[in-house]
Amino acid sequence: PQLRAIVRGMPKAELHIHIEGSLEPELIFALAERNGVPLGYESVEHLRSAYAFTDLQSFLDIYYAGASVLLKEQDFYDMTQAYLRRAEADNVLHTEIFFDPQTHTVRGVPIADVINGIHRACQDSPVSAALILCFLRHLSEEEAFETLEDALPHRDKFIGIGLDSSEVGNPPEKFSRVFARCRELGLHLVAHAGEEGPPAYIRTALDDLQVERIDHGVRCLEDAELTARLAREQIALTVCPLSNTKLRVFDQMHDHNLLQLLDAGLLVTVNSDDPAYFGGYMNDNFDAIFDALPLGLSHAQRLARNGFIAAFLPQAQKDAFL
Ligand code: ES4
Ligand code: ZN
Repeated sequence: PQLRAIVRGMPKAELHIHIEGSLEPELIFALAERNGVPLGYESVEHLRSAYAFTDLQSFLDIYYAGASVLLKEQDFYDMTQAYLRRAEADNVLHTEIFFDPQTHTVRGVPIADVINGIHRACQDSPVSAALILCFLRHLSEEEAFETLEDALPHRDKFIGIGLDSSEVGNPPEKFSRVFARCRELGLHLVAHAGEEGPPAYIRTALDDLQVERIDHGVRCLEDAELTARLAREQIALTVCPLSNTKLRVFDQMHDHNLLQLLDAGLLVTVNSDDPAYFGGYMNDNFDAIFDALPLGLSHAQRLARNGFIAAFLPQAQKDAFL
């Protein structure tokens, strides 16, 4: 109980949040009405009751349906502003936000409207915020190259590249060439790996894509040699506890391996992933692990500090936050 209050007051950095996953049912309904987009759900309650997931794909189907109400630059602004206000309330001082341009460009939304809406909301917020453009891994590498080309006029508005969507069957090495190009462009690189996919995907994300952080990565513990390497190189894992239980990576929070990851010497961070879908924002994720696992104050301090250590910020800025 006292620990909850301390966690709330700690300065935090969020490194794994999909902005489309922050779209609350109420805002989905408001935007559907504003844009005349048919939703297929009668009410906010009906939509929310569809949030019963069995795995990653069952979530992604609903997540892409929710994102279909985003059409105008102002929609992207409103969504991002709502997330940043919520982050601020949780004492998140810095956030690195994923966005999925391909989810919107397939519906005819210009990539400029996607990027400018999200970016303008970041500039208007007191929270330090940076953007990471994600390629959808269920699409082809050629489509990723086209998206990169489309985004390059906006190169100054994002700091990195990520890889998300359906993991199993779409290994990191499918995107080796486009990630090499992004690296030449000076972009930071991350990838989802080892969420549902095997430890081998974490290895190829590091070796073939040369990513600097692994998103999720919780399945690394199945491979002792890989775990030792992640610890030695202090590669950050952006772990998302509520996401992992909602998508049944772990059946219950009690079964989550976060403490084992910490005990293995890994640079673990706590993040919300898709907070509107998984039952909570940053502090809710901290509360959930502290309720279920034998963690103490020193763990809380270490987890919060790790977020800043793993952030794509100049050292002087990290020091200013810590
Ligand atoms: C995602 Cl939890 C998760 N995994 C992979 N891709 C995603 N996109 C949005 N949330
Ligand atoms: Zn994610």
